[in-house]
Amino acid sequence: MIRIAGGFFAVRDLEGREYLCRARGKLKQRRGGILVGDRVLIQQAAERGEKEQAGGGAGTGIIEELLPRKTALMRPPVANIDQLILVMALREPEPDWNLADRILVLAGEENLSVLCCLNKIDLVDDEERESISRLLEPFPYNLIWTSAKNGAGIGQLRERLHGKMSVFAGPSGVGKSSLLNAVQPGLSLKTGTVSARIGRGRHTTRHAELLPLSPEGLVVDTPGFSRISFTGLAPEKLGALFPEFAGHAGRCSFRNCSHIHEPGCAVREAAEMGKINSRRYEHYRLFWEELTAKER
Ligand SMILES: Nc1nc2c(ncn2[C@@H]2O[C@H](COP(=O)(O)OP(=O)(O)O)[C@@H](O)[C@H]2O)c(=O)[nH]1
Ligand SMILES: [Mg+2]
Ligand SMILES: [Zn+2]
Repeated sequence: MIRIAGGFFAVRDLEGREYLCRARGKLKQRRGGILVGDRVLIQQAAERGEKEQAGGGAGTGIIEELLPRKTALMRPPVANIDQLILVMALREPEPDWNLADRILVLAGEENLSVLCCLNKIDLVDDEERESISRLLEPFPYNLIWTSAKNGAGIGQLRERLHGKMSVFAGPSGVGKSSLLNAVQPGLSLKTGTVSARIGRGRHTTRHAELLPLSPEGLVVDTPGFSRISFTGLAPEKLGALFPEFAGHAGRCSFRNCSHIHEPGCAVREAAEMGKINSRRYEHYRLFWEELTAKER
């Protein structure tokens, strides 16, 4: 399923033909319903003896079955992806590291590999870029610096998308659609303007859509979002979703250390010594408080 449009599910077959489909009611009960990226079995309308309404060359049909999912992400809602590309702009809008770390936690929950893409580097000078780089160190994910405007890092991004099924995530206005257009000019995705007053992008990408990349690959462009709250995540699972904790947690005095208040916590110590990024650790604390408050 490649896109939800006007109450229909758009499905593309292996030959690239599209079908606008309704779905059997029971299928909508699975977690998240039917997601972009879901593999489905459809019954073509023509085969069912119904009149084919070939609107825009697309056939019609009914989704009869959802095939098992490899992964399922709820924010943004997408199934079967291998890789999440987290996009933040260095300016316009200012980076939201709290939101970034939330997205990274959700990606970790689904075991997705992550590429972090810092875009709009054309808007900052070398000095500012250096200070942002220092602020992020040590950064436990793959990181590239890009500009959809002047082409910096686009080749690297293209390489990383090759042969994989990826999703672009991040706030609106950071340049997700622009980056995809730069990677593959034929896509001609609509891009927005950033409002000078609110510093946020307008939601030009309204629906998530699965797009084919040449020579090989699939990517989902998504509308941006500005807030994420966690649902159904147990606080004791959170530490494992900060991959940089793993090398230290074994030395905590308590075996089930929450890394918040226990004495002899090696993770907290590492954060104090700068071996773990202190801003990431602070977000860990914040998220942990949020999750435990929810449990109570
Ligand atoms: N200066 C600069 N502007 C960019 C860059 N990438 C995107 N933009 C602009 O940022 C705005 C939002 O881009 P868009 O791709 O729609 O963001 P999206 O909401 O994340 O898909 C548009 O006006 C783009 O022209 C970049 O690398 N540098
Ligand atoms: Mg967009
Ligand atoms: Zn600890």
